[in-house]
Amino acid sequence: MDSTTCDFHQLLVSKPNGEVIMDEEGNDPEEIDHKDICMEWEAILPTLPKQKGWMADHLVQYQGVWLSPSGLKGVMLARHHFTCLPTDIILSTSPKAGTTWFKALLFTIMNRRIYQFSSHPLLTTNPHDLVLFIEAMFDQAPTASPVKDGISSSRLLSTHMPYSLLPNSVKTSCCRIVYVCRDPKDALISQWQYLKRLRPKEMPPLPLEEAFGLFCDGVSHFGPFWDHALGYYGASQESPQKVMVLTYEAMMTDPAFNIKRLADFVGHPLDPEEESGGVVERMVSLCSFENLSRLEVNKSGVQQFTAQFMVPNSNFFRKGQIGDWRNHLTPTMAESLNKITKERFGGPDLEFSL
Ligand code: PAP
Repeated sequence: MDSTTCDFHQLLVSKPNGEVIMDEEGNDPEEIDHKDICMEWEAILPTLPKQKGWMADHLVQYQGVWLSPSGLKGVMLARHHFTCLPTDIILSTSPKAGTTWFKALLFTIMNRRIYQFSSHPLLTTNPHDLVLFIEAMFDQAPTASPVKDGISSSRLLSTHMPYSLLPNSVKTSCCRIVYVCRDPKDALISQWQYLKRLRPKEMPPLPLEEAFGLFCDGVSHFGPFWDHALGYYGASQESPQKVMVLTYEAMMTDPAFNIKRLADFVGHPLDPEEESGGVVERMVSLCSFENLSRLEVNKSGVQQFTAQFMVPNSNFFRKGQIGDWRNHLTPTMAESLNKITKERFGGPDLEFSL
């Protein structure tokens, strides 16, 4: 490992001086903390408001946020164990807003001087294996968290956690956060289709009308959808150098322009030779839906996010378009969702397109 690389495992779990401290009985206190958090999670679960879930489990409301029970465990563990570094780049998304795509884009932008396009890791590795979700890192125990060799000098990590639930160190460090949002109508349809495919075979699919009602009531994974976006939008207004808000639609409409914005924001600006040499176009094409979805790894591999939650890679590539909601929502449903969005987002300078 050279000086531009960092060991994720080391950075995530070691004490500041690298020393592993044991208690009198030879236990690692991190392990004890882990058990405490798991016990706290088990104790708190039955006390939380519950609503029907989109898949097998119900959703619970924790500090105003709807989560699956296992999702809550991941969030509680991440809030306890995760220590943010000032150089970290964190991709934050509401579910189905383009996480997979933006993981690929940011990874490519940040590591473009290390890899050639012809032998790029994205050709053989799913973006979720290159950029980990913070809330899925600590499922087993901190010492069992997946070891990934960091490749760029900054760590690139990802989360679905709303701003309000981010670990304190993320809020207080001078890391940078890229927040991606998507038209809620497409996010709703994408999530509904995704969870329909993941449900246990014995469960009937959730009717769209029910999913629509739950979504409008804010009852969706990491929802309410609008609070999620507004939390990051507020943070970006307060600290534009720390939080950047982008939309799926903006990236789709003008990828070259938005890739350059992203590159500037994460501290890897493009130089004139790269611009004239077609590097942006090659990044757009490498990360495109057409390219990633045809790769063998994305057709056949799986993501084991936690002990209980496994997702075939192909489930992250469905249509990759703006406006698929038109094939599913009635005009009345679309109008209701637009109305909520307009009421909640209000101001004309918000970047979300309808
Ligand atoms: P996650 O939040 O569960 O990680 P996420 O990647 O945000 O999922 O959502 C998947 C959506 O992004 C899918 O949208 P759809 O259901 O409307 O089709 C998926 O098709 C789309 N997607 C995945 N990769 C790309 C890509 N490279 N370009 C554009 N869209 C993509």
